[in-house]
Amino acid sequence: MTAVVISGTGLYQPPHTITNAELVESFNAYVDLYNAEHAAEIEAGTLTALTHSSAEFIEKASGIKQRYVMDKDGILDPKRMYPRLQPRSDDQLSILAEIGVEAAKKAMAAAGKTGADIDAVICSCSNLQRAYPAIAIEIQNAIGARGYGYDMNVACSAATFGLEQAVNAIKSGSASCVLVINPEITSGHQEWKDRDCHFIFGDVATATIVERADTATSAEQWEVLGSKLATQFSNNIRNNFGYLNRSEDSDPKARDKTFRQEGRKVFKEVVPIAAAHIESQLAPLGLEPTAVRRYWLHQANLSMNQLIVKKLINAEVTPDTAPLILDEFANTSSAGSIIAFHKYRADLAKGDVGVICSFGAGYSVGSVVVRKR
Ligand code: CO8
Repeated sequence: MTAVVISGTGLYQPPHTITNAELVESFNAYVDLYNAEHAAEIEAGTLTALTHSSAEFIEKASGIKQRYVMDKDGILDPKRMYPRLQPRSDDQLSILAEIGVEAAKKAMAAAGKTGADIDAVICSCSNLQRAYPAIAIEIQNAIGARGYGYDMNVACSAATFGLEQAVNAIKSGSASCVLVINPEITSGHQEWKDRDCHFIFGDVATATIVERADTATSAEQWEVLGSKLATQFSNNIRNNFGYLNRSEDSDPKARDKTFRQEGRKVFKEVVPIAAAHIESQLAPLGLEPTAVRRYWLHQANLSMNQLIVKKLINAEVTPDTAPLILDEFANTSSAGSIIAFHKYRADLAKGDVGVICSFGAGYSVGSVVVRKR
């Protein structure tokens, strides 16, 4: 069987940061405006007043300290509360493709590849900018890649699901060098007006080069020992935005057309699913969870990650075992585990094994076991 390696990764970081303090200041200004505007209904008891958010709560409940975003002013404007992005003409590169290309260039440089070496492009993320043509094909064209490209969406698990498609394409012979891109402009579908979730997400793009081991030339390579995907239906994370909204005559700005979740239920239900999933993947590979040198996990919640790894290794979890990036990036959906892998792997030694694992809406969970060559 063809050995497959990850030979390079790349990260695109948006230009603006929003700290928890800045976010809460604008959210609280929005709340005050809303409550003043609806004072009569609130007084009459027909409407519930909105409550202030708190930076202390956000950091304590999630571990998030700040997030990167493509546009700051629109999000922080209490009369708007979502990013302000300039429309582009059909012959300009779309914004999602643009940040994907930036991450891709870095991954290609790390892997020592040019566009001509790539024969498949998979754009795998939570929110695709348009229905068609595929963003992946736009990126394929922009970097001069050959072969084919397609888009896919498995929410927060999109990166690991995309990696498995890349590995399978190489093993089956339909491609030899695949670019997997995870451009996440989550700020477009985050509900910045909802106190329960306004702090969760950030924007970013990641890219990974997956190729045949016998073509890889980069100094650092990670052999893919296996991957495992699973899904289990749940409505606890949901967004009803879609192409039938117009035919339903529904309000495109209605609350159900942006991200919503039952955060506490997700936390409780996904922790055991993710831990059992990783364990069940490691066993057939003859690996104990304690033999894994590093867990690069999806970045949704600090305590969630600590609980998952604690269940696996039955010991206190340090950043060395499961590095954290959500303090700086927040939840970047599919990109989170790849950012962790990108930033925290250089210190590992030849032969060390690590697990890239994501989990989220669907529910979905995907894990990829890699070994440094
Ligand atoms: N400020 C102050 N207080 C608050 C705030 C706030 N902002 N929000 C809630 N509170 C209060 C609540 O009112 C509640 O008060 P009380 O106890 O008096 O009722 C108290 O704080 C506790 O509230 P919660 O129970 O909601 O708080 P939790 O401790 O559960 O923390 C979290 C909330 C952080 C959201 C937590 O539940 C969590 O992280 N859960 C896991 C979430 C998760 O993993 N989600 C995955 C989703 S991502 C995904 O799958 C990809 C989707 C696609 C991306 C789309 C991009 C937009």
